[in-house]
Amino acid sequence: MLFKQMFATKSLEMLQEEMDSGQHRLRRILGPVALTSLGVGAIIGTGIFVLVGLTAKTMAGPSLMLSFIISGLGCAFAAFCYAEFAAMTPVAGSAYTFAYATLGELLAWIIGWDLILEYAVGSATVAHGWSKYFLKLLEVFNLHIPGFLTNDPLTTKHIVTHLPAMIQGAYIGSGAPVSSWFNLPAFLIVWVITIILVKGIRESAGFNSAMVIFKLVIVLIVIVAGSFFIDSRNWHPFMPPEFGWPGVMRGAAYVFFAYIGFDSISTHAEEAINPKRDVPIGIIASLAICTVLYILVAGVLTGMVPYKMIDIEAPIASAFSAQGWNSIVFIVSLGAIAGITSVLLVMMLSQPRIFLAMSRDGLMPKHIFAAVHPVFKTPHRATLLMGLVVSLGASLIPLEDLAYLVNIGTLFAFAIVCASVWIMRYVRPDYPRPFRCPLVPLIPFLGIAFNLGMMIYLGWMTWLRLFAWLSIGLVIYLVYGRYHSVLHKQGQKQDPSVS
Ligand code: ALA
Repeated sequence: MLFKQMFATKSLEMLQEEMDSGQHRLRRILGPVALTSLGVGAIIGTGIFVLVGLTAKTMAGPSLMLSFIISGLGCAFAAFCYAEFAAMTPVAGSAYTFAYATLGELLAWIIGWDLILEYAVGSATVAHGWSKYFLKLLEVFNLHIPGFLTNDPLTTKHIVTHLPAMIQGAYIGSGAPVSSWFNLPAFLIVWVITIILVKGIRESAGFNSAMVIFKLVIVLIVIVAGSFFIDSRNWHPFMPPEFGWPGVMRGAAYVFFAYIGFDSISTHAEEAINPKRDVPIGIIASLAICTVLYILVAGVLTGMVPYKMIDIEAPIASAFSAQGWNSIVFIVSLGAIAGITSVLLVMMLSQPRIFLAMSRDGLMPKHIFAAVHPVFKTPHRATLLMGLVVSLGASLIPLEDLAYLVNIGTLFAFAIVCASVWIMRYVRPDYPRPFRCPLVPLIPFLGIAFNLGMMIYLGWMTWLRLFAWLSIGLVIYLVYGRYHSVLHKQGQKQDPSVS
């Protein structure tokens, strides 16, 4: 019977019914512009401001632009699939909910558990990246935090023992702190955001919009101002022979982090005023805007600085320091801080909503994860718990390790969403689809191929960690979720012979 339960699916009608029944519901206040802004807010951050440095320097050189195109394509295919699903099932929970409707309870749980990598570990990565620009900004004012409070404790040992030789080389002479105990700025920013989120989404959405506009302006300044400093000789060789195509692919798998976030719009479907129309618009528009900006920034960065000399801590700001243009360094650092803050805000806003969906289904304890604050109407307990975990991860774990783990988890979730859309076209061909993914099954197939393809380039260590994480999830399902599952209990009521 366990087998039957593991593959039990939640019907789309059931999801709709839950939507209409109103218990533990969130308020519907987001329109298409607010949703696109949430998307852009979640996308442009640590990936483009920080991770591009390591990618260009150690994986792809100027062909970083190609890495962005490949990664962007993988996301675009997944985005169409997300859009179809989000319009069909406008309930909080994103890929988790989609999987519950198509692949069954166990896989849904595994995906929900996997999404913790995307959102909670993702938030830790973003906060860690934030600290790099915070330190850069302090540097502009000649202020310095004691070195032992500026980075995680593992980075030094790690450089020596863990990272591939090429990446170790990138750190030498990069000015990265050599030994540290704790990343204090990353820890503090997580708590500031946690408190804002406990207070409520209305305030957060306004705060988010202001920061999104600011960061778009900064990215445009980087592109326009940087283009005056491009030396086209830096683009030759375009694909450095020491990296080749494998480097481009490794780069795509690593900068993939920069695109994460468009899918978080689907976790807000429940708060959208007209989810069936506006959620697809938000997903596709925000991804399209960011892809164009990323390719341009990659071109400008690798055109301004020979790829071997790109800084890996705060690469965009440092490209301007190298030109001696300090006022721009100040503006870019400030913009990066604001931009990355807005990413953190959206990611940390999304995680508790996934928990909420999972706990409503009985797969997680309701009294913690489904509790909505009586006055603020936010999932306050889940938010606080997440704040604690994210702040510790951000301050104690190396940035690359966090980023690799987030990427593999998210790529996996994207591949599953693509597969679910495809399956659903056969299982429920009749169900109304306000937005239809074009060219099914080609687009879902390409989504699966691109996203699994990028996973291959993340290395066996990352795969091992993914398996370890998913195995822990499986154990939790077997000892908790399967006994508390609401779907299972309903099934038992209808058929008491089911155990
Ligand atoms: N795409 C987001 C970032 O780059 C997660 O920070």
